[in-house]
Amino acid sequence: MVNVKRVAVLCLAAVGVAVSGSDVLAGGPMGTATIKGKAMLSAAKPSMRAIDMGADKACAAMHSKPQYPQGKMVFPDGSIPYAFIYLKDGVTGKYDTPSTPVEIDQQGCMYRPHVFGMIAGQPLLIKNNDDTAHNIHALPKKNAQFNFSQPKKGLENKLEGSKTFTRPEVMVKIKCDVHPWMSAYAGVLSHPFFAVSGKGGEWEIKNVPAGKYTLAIWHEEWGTMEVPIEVADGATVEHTFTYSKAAAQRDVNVREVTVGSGPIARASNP
Ligand SMILES: [Cu+2]
Repeated sequence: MVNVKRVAVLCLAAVGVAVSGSDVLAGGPMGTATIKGKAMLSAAKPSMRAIDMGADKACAAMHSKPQYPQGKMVFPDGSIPYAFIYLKDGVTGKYDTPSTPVEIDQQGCMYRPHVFGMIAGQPLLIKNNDDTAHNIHALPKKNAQFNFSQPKKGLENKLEGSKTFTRPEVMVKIKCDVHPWMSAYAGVLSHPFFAVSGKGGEWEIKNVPAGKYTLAIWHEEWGTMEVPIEVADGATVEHTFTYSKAAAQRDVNVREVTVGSGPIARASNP
């Protein structure tokens, strides 16, 4: 059963709320293990320049403070939000497609949430909360593109069936052709074992069935990493993904040290 209230939490998640897909999207074999950790950056922080919204005065007027690119955010302790963490390999169960949509809102000429996960085939509800025109343009590689405008506040489009993302794809970029600073990323999976890092870079994937997996991370600025991981029933395994400069160049396959904290939980390098 999909818990509607918790799905709303998933959709509205901003920085500060670590989001776990397996906490909200059931409908298949669920277990009792937890995989959690942090997303960190040990390399130099990227330079942060406020977004220039001057091209659309309506957008600029919506903010009293400077807005910064979400993908470049780094907290003072080096932790990073908006990383997508998921089980890349090893999930064997079949999971239902939730009928409750994932929501993306256009608010203050930014997408909220900026990064989110969903199950392939799950409806996508796209809303315009702004007094200006937006264009929603998805740029998938394995799924069908969509590209339409929402010229007024209050408009919404529900994409479902063949109109939503029907195939697993990590990640799908969504952008606005009117406001070049606007982007969002969807991690489309066949299962609910994903999370998005929040404040403190923290993330948590709950209800994982016992087994061996490949745990992977994606971040728009810093690239991808993965690590083999094994969990037992009831165990909690912790893993910190740390992006160094070398790992940040492009897609890489970095196997990192993992700390196991469950009774017989462990994660090992092969
Ligand atoms: Cu826009």
